[in-house]
Amino acid sequence: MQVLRSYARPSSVALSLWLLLLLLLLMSSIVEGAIGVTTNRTSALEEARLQRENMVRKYLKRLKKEEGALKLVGGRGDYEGNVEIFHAGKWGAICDDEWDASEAEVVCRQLGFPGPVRPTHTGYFGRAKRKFWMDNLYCGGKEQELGDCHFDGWGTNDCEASEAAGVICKQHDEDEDSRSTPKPVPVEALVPKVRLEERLEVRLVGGRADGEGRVEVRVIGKDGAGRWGSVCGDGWGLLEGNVVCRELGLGYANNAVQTDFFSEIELPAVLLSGTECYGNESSLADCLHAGPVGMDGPDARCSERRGHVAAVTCVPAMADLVFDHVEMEQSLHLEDRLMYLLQCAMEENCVASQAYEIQRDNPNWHLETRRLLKFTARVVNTGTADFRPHIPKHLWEWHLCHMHYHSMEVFATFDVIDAGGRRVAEGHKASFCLEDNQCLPGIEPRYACANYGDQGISVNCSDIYRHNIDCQWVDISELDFGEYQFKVSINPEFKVPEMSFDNNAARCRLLYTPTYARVYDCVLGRP
Ligand SMILES: *[C@@H]1O[C@H](CO)[C@@H](O)[C@H](O)[C@H]1NC(C)=O
Ligand SMILES: *[C@@H]1O[C@H](CO)[C@@H](O)[C@H](O)[C@H]1NC(C)=O
Ligand SMILES: *[C@@H]1O[C@H](CO)[C@@H](O)[C@H](O)[C@H]1NC(C)=O
Ligand SMILES: [Ca+2]
Repeated sequence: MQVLRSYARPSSVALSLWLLLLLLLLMSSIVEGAIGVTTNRTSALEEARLQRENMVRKYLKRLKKEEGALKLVGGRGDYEGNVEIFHAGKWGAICDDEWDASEAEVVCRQLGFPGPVRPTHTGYFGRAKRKFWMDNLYCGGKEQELGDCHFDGWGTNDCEASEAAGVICKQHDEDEDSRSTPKPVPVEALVPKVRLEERLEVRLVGGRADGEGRVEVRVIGKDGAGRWGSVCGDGWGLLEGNVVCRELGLGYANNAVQTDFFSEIELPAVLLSGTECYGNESSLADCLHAGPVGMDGPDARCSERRGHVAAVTCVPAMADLVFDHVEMEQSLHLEDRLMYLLQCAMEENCVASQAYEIQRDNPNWHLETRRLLKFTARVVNTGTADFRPHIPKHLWEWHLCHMHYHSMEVFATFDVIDAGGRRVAEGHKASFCLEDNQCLPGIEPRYACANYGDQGISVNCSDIYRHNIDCQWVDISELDFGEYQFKVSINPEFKVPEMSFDNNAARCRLLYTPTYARVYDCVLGRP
């Protein structure tokens, strides 16, 4: 991952604008000379000077305003939408990998809003309409502009249009506004999510094999069976897919997509929208939906992506990762490390954002130290199938510093959270290499990272990132001594299917004193 400092680079567009400006200035002085002969020379000179001044001001303003400027698109107002950034004369989208509260904070502040309500993922405000300018953004939260954050470099990404990152920002004086000029609220926002009164029959249609296809539902009972209808694709994911697969006795969702791939020419009307499952429901009807089954206004509550309905692929066997918190509790300790020794780690965003400021501002930065909270992270696959990264091998990224391939965008996150629920330090957000480091007796390890080997975790094997591996830490140099919550999440964005996500996070108590650090009282839960 190459980290670019965007603020240090004049863009080529800025350069060509300057050339144009010079040309215009040259032309204006020629014209000025011609006028001077025939008319009031003093006023003409004065006018030309003013003109030139305006022109320069205008171009300066445009240059300053446009490079790195942001806008929100697809929302209901200027305070929400998918984020687009202006770079090199073009607007571009932002990918939602590693997109979270600190990035939303920077975006909302840059746009002049008091702060974020929340970040949004997976094209919440529609698919990205432009190519991606930024991916794997990593902001500390205090940056003036989004362009000051770390990211993979302009245009470097491995994202699909469905991965647009967005934000919902707090509006100015929200209460005051709504009292004086009530804004029309869209129907969609007025519909609270409900559980259905009716029982539903569910089936998969149009798949190439059993266990896959478009999801169709119809109401059971009520003068015989109603007609079959589609499920709106908005918000459809693995949690919802798992419920459908379980309900049909087909195992687990290997893939849950919003697609028109399984469509016939004429799609049946959308009967369900806003579907949101926790994952443990025994029937799709038990999940939340945006209102009752819609027989009348079929597509009313579904976004404009016509034909993109919910679909799923079910498989009988599935991986299940579990984080070993005991191993973490036993191995956790503090270490102070020279920044000179952290240069590789800095390239992979494994230190706090303050470290980059020190590197920029302090000529002797390599003699400074960082305080690292180190621990072993062991992840076991207790499922019935191997866990495989979701990015195809040819798209894996070679990380020169650490000499291995990264196969998964975000595999694990480590957060230190204070009593107020704020995240005050975070660990490595980027990917790892996945392999079988330790297996139960009788199981042969099969996945290995070396030599572009296949990556994954076999059933009953563990992938272990020992505490002495680079980046296996949280940089807590700026943290005050005290008590915190320490949260570890694996596969945090549910990008790779699993049997259950309810054992993917450990929430522990963290005690940080001048002499030691300790985690204890861990509880397993959902990321
Ligand atoms: C020429 O321009 C100057 C400055 O704008 C003004 O004071 C003066 O009256 C003008 N003279 C004529 C003849 O227009
Ligand atoms: C699913 O899990 C949630 C959270 O643990 C719980 O509140 C809910 O009752 C569960 N629902 C079912 C149907 O088990
Ligand atoms: C994994 O281990 C469990 C418990 O020890 C065992 O029941 C299961 O058969 C094992 N699975 C495989 C594929 O070896
Ligand atoms: Ca799991």
